[in-house]
Amino acid sequence: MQRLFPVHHLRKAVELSPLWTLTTLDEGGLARPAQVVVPNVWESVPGLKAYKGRAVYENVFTGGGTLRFVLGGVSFRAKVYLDDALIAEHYCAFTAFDAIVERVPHGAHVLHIEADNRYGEDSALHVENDYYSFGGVNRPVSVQNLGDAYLRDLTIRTCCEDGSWIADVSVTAVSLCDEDREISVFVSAASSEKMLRSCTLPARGSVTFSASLPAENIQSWSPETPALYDAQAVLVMDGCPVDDLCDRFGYREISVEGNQILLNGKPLVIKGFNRHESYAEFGSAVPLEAMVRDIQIMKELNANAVRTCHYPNDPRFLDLCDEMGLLVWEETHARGLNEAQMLNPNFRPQTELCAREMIDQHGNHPSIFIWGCLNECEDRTETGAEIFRWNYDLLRALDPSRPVTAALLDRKGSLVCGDSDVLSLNLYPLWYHPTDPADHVKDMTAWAAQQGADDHPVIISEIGAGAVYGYHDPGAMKWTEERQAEIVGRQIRAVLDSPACCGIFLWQFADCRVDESWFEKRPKSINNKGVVDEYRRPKLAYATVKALFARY
Ligand code: ADA
Repeated sequence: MQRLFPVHHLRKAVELSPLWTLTTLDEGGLARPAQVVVPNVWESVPGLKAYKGRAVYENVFTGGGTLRFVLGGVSFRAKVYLDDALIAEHYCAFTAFDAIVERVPHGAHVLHIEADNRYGEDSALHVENDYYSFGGVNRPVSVQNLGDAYLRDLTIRTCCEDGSWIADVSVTAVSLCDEDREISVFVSAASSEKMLRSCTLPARGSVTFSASLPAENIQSWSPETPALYDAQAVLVMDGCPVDDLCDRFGYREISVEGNQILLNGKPLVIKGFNRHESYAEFGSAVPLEAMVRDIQIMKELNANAVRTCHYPNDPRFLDLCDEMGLLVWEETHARGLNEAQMLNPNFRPQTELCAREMIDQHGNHPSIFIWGCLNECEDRTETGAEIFRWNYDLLRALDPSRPVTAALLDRKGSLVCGDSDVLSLNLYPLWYHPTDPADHVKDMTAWAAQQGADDHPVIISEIGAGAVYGYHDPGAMKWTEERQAEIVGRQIRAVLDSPACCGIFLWQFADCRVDESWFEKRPKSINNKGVVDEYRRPKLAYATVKALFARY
């Protein structure tokens, strides 16, 4: 299942075996194939914990006709083959992609997905970093039967006009046949339904339909009242319903007014965590049960938000945030890229593709309140600043309904403080420098205000300290749980007491694996600033955060 609810009632799925055969292709791999369940990262397979290379996942299935292969995410270069014929390629572990193959003879077929997690010049976003680029098919795979036309890109944006909620809906019908056909499209959103119109779908062409659907007696969406509604588009061809596409959405409106972020007209106080998709033995193939538990823990800690550092997340996790009531800052894939890395010729196309796929695929989630990008990338040069502005323009063009931001590095010199809708700063007082947290928050927000962010909402998008789980000492030295709890407590109070800030994202929710090149700063090759460890075992800071988040 790509989502937590059926995305189709009419469109049929082709069953795949849950067991795949994994074969490695490069040195340091497996001596013989292994059986795995997908989603999977090969680092979970004994002997492949540190394997950097290519591997192939094989599934033999029975089907035929026009088939659509949907890959939720392959880490991080993908080549997809049907019966040894290449049908799709993709870069980036964190967004979905598809392939449509027509006239497949009915019978048994072999699906191969080759994943490759070796860094290289062609990879501008997956680079050695303070998180790990796992290898494998880390999101679900599904295969669907299509007919002579199908629906795609069901988009829903909501707004409130004079006290009445409206859902702006659009959907595209795509022809897969060589003749013009007469079609109609019906859309429903909550209790409102409309036949958009009848028209000719040109052979091998597409038509996009849109409508504004008013709604009565609506419960708006918020973390406290996460009310969700169903939307469905139905394609009728020659008088028969032939395809459909469903999604879930919430009626809510995000706006920025002065230095506040408003949800349905009310100022937000963000109390959140940064969360990597990284879980002990499962890596970025986080099991659904573990996703649920992560959100339960964050809510137990009185958090109301999560930041998907530093890449788009699994749509099932976003579905859970919609359903369980957690605001989401979702961002495109980038962390700490210098100017030379951003001038890699692949950087812009890979960044643009990630942004388009993120917003096309995740834009309907009511929990997402802001789009982020370029975490701590070079912003002190005109070249870097131009790239930030290009990124902001791209996100705004793809989705004007949400504010945009970027988490800026903890130092002065940024040339883009005023270019985003929300100013976000990553600050590490008492961890990377012995500065009083309240003084540092005041100093950095005042400096940013002078650089053009004076009328912007300010989020402290990262702040935290490290602790090795289980390391205790009354002396509270660095890396002890005692020291982490003390520092994090001072940091939270400094941010949430600051009149300049409307929110905080603690760095970080859980410990996560990092590349070995970061070993000298990361005991166990783990970024251990989690409030819980990679198995979600709580550290002393857990109680500190819970009490303080309850107070503000
Ligand atoms: C940066 C970065 C995070 C992480 C953090 C840390 O702010 O954005 O990905 O590396 O520092 O732990 O130092």
